[in-house]
Amino acid sequence: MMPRYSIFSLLRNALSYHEDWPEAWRSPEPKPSYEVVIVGGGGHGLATAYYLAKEHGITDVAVIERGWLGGGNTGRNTTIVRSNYLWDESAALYEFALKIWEGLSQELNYNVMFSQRGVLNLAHNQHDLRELSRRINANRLNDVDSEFLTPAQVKRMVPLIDLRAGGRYPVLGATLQRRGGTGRHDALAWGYARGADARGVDIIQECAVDGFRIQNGRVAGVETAKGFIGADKVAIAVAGHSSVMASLAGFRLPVTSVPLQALVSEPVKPAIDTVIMSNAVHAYISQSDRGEFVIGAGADKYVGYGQRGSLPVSEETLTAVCELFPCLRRMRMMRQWGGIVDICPDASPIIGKTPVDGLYINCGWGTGGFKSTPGSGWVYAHTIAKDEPHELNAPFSLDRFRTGYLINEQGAAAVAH
Ligand code: FAD
Ligand code: PYC
Repeated sequence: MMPRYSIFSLLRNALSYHEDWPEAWRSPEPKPSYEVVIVGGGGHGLATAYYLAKEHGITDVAVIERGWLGGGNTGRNTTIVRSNYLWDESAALYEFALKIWEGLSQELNYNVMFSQRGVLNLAHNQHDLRELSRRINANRLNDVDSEFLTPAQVKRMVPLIDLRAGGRYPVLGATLQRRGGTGRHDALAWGYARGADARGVDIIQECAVDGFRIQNGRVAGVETAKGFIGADKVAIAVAGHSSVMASLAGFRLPVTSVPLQALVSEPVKPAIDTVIMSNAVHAYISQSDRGEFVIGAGADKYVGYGQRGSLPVSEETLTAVCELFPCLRRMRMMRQWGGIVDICPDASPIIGKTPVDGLYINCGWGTGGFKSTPGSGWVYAHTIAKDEPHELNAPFSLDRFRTGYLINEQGAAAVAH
């Protein structure tokens, strides 16, 4: 991206104590009604607003967020971006999103810090090896880059790893998606927010939606902390709280909401320059630009809405990380947190229409919806604007739980749940 500011401007701003900095987006009071109201100011809601305005010229849009932008899972995730999913439908959707990521900083004129440092998925037993080779073949058939690494090649790429992994999890190989990597999570939300606001979208924070007004089977607007807001169309994008929203609108979703947690260590000098994931041991690790190791765990076993996650899960994860990386044993963990993820029985998302006319749902991304944010926003905007799905999200309708055309991505979801 071409720098917009000179070194003098940077220095002046660095010393100005943020005075006179222009707001990145406005904070308007809500209008009485809009063409489209989006519930949820995470990455998916904001990207949807951006593409509604940019691709479809629909700018009479409000994004209603009960807290602050990106304060949900968007700002709580471990920032991994990849597209190595098993089935054709998923590969097409996640690869579409990855391609948008590749030009997103330029598109938004906002540095989303997309770093294609590669993503490794480790194999620890014969079953893993067979599963990963199946995934490589499936990915290649879908033009998704994917290759196999021998243990020696893994060691060359990740010198700190102990291939014996304490004897419990010997590393027998890995898949590598070189175009995968990490992106800066809150920058993604902020970039889309700024772009949507510049096109006329109203972003309203600290305003919870606590009901829907439905007349003759069609949505008429939302009840909020700031009163009723009318809308021709309402689009839900609230991640872990999707089933709460659905029950307010009078229908049920096949999702389970559980906490998923992550931790970061104290910062150290650069030591791991890729992303390492292991399904079998429920752990994954990368290093942030600040030097912290970003470590993620499997999902909690019980339904819950506390944004913490339970201690046994983090203990199990850290044990596994120390077996794979014995040199990290004495690192201190600085922070731990959780987010609530809503998981469908087939570990694939739902993006489409609901039983209520004019009401749309985007949910069920579970443990893996950060990477898909640009693609999800793009196809969700299409679905809302045209009142019918784009071919990329047509297979991900709510209806698939009636027809039985499930898209089982339990293996590719990368996190055990
Ligand atoms: P959110 O960012 O949660 O946004 C939903 C918003 O809706 C929230 O801001 C919330 O406050 C708001 N809201 C809720 N109820 C209401 C209401 N009643 N009224 C108004 N607003 C409301 N995915 C990956 O691809 N890669 C990863 O590495 C990865 N790691 C993860 C690690 C953890 C610990 C967690 C928790 C998730 C991880 N994910 C990952 C999943 C990913 O974070 C999510 O799928 C994605 O961020 C969901 O985005 P969203 O915009 O749908 O949801
Ligand atoms: O989907 O790649 C992923 C992921 C990594 C950690 C959590 N989700």
